[in-house]
Amino acid sequence: MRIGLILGDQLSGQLATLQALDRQQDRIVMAEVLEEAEYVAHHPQKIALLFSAMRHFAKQLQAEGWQVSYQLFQRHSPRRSLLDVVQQACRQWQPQAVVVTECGEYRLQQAITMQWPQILGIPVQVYRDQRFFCSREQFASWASDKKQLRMEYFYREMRKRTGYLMQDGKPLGGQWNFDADNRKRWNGSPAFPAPPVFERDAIDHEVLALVAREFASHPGSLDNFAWATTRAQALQALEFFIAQALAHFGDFQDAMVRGESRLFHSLLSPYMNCGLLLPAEVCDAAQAAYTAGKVPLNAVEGFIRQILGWREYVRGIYWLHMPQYAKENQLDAGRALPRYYWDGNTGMACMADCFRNTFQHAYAHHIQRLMITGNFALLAGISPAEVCAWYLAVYADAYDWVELPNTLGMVLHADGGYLGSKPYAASGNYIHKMSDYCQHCQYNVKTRHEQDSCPFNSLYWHFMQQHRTRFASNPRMGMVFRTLDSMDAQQRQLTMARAEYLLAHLDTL
Ligand code: FAD
Ligand code: DLZ
Ligand code: SF4
Repeated sequence: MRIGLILGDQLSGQLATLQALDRQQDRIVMAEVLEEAEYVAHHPQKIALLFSAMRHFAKQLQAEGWQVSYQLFQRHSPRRSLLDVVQQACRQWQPQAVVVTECGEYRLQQAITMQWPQILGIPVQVYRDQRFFCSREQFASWASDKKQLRMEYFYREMRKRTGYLMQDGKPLGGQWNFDADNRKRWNGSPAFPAPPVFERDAIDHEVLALVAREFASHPGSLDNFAWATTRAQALQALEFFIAQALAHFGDFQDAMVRGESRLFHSLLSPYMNCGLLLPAEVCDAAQAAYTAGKVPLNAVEGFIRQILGWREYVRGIYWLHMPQYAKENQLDAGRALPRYYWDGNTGMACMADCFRNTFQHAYAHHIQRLMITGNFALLAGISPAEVCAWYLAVYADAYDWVELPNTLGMVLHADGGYLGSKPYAASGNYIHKMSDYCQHCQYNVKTRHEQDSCPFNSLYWHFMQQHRTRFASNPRMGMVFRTLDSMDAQQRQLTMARAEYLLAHLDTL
């Protein structure tokens, strides 16, 4: 017999491990362990979502006739790691092999393939994770003959390969990408739809009590826990998004509204990342809504691009370049993460709203992560390791394979422009254009070097000046440096002085 280890982010009935094993003979092992729960201080909602979804999934497998051995969380259990649990299972059942599906994070995958076979004394068979559209090998092959990688070209390949939104080998609507249509500010309508409220069962209640007790010191609150914890509920969340929000997803993809946590975003990433939903079924549902005439092309294309394009692209880059990728810091950023990233208290209204969403819901939509908290960390030169540890801790959907390239590459440009050609740096002007934050802020978005000037403004120009040599040759940034050069010398000097002051007092903002 063999034992199959199923991880907390592999909760799918389609998992390769389940295809490979025989439910009559083999055994499944699942475990809530201290090492996984605390390798970063995960938001309590992320732990609750995973523990509850794991328990529901194990129950489902048992109902389908699998023999499942499940370790409930116990802080002082002698089995603190997944390896401890598997070792114990091997002593008990003397299997011929351990079966796993390749895992999402390098640290664990490395241990499983390089150390476990020797420690366990039996083979560890690793199966490809078929939940993704593009295997690691396919991505490596696509990247192998390219000097520079760009998501847009990868995405076109994926469209052709999968056939999403294609007709006779051409993209529907005659364009690959409708991003130019997707930059509307939200001015009060259409109304945001009310999301489904999931009924909680005994498993949810038990897990929520456990997490409240055991992980009280982790950042974030459990009070607003609203995540689906079963596949049926995740399917309900998908149905809700497709029927009620997708139609506006494109138009307001980049919008931000104070006090609004989700706008027209899907909030499906935690489910795709832990296995409750398959990316293919999510894209299928979006495409079907378009075919049925229920949603416009710019919305469905924008949505499918995030999953078929960005999600697969960042995963490909992660596996191509780990472990070196995690150490990149090409802009030599070394400042400490300001305290408000952990306590949420800042006078910057935009940042405060992102922290509110983050701590209350273990969620922030993409543009909040990219253009507010990420942009600020970029402009302020915060150490990539500290920023990455933060993003990995605070979101329900956070796993190293997707968080790291987004943070280190897309946001911090610490890979020198490998993932994206130009840093997503922006001054307060962009935030003002895309949100209502500035009207609620103690800082003035219109000025640069007064005592109450928006910090993003001087930090933006300081960042550009500091990295001029690196960016000046980038044709997409010519305009920025022309504007900097046309600035009155005294204005420029005052702006830089204001930025220097802010950088020396970051914790006080
Ligand atoms: P929607 O806006 O509804 O988008 C639909 C889906 O597209 C998402 O569910 C997600 O699966 C996918 N997607 C969108 N953008 C990206 C992207 N850039 N990379 C990968 N997938 C994408 N996403 C994670 O899943 N886990 C993370 O840990 C994570 N960390 C991030 C850190 C930073 C600094 C940034 C800028 C982005 C990060 N993202 C991460 C990507 C993106 O912000 C989230 O996927 C998205 O906000 C999830 O919310 P949603 O499901 O409502 O997304
Ligand atoms: C994130 C997480 C947490 C909080 N807890 C567990 C756990 O107790 N048991 C488990 O199998 N998985 C957990 N996970 C998900 C793992 O961290 C994830 O499977 C690895 O990081 C590989 O992607
Ligand atoms: Fe953010 Fe600046 Fe606007 Fe305040 S003024 S909300 S700090 S962009």
